[in-house]
Amino acid sequence: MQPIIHLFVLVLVGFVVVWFLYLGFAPAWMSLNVQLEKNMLTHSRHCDMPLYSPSFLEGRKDVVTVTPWLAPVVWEGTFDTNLLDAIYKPKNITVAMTVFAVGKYVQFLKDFLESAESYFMLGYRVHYYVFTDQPEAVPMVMLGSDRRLTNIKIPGSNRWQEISLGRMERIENFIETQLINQADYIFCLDVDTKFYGHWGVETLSSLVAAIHFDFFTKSRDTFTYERRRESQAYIPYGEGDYYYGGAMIGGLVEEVYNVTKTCRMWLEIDKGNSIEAVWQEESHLNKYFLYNKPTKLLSPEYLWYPTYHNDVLKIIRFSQVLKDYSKVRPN
Ligand code: UD2
Repeated sequence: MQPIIHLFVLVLVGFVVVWFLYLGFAPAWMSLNVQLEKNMLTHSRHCDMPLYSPSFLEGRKDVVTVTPWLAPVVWEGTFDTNLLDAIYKPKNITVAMTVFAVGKYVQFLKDFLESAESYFMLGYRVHYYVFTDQPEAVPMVMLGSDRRLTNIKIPGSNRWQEISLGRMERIENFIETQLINQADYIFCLDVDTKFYGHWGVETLSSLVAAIHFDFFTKSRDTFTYERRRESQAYIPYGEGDYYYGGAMIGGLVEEVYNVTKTCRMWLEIDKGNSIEAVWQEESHLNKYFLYNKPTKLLSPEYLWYPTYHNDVLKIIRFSQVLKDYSKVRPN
């Protein structure tokens, strides 16, 4: 009889212990899980995260979407605007944009600014800085809330090359003396351009370059890099990644500062040696980006040319406008 009583007592004690554990701890686990789930649900609702599962197998297969150094290349179909906004909106960022309109190039400002108001960084704090020799000719454009425009007066020039390459020094000084603590990101754009589609936070990264529309289907030995050894912009045949357009530099303010400072120094050395790179600051930018790889590349959707066509482009977001060089340039 006694072993049976022992066994019965053992089972009873075991049952009591299990019951105690269930009453004492299980509700705690359960409520923790419920709480976590609640948090996740609230978080996902709050952030408006997508309900679908991103795929490793679906996606663009007609274009390269990542560089050999693992920087993304931004194309339509490679990003989710809602998801990106959910990440960037809470960061409360300020985006600066510089644009130069000197001499007859002021005529491009109206379309440029109006189209930027329709497509550029909508929903974010944007501050345009217009560098011009004619502040009085800067058009009054209705700006959205949280968007500002400041004119910065600079002298004109009788050489278009000086105006274009001079942007490096002016942006460098501007960042150093004013912008460094006033904005998080900056984009420096050409003015003879227009926005045609969404340009949002998918373009943000430390250092951002745009692939030039003329060269994205070509091999590097056809690129118009500076090929003269005497220039600081020199890139030998057999070297180079891509050809980037001078019409767009972007990124964190401090990164763009480094770009402009370095290019300004190289331009000064070239000037001292009486050489001007074949495509002015664009040549130096290409040299810079070869040794300081951009962390994000914008596809030609973000820098296009009006008369061009290519089926891989599902959308054109930003394009040069056609211009008669002999009518707008001072030389
Ligand atoms: C290319 C580049 C440009 C620059 C230039 C250097 C592209 C699409 N464009 O364009 O960024 O690197 O080569 O040779 O990559 N500007 C004035 N007034 C003038 C002349 C120029 O304000 O009289 C400013 C203006 O902001 C203009 C920019 O400088 O957008 C570049 O000049 P451009 O557009 O005439 O240069 P372009 O077409 O040769």
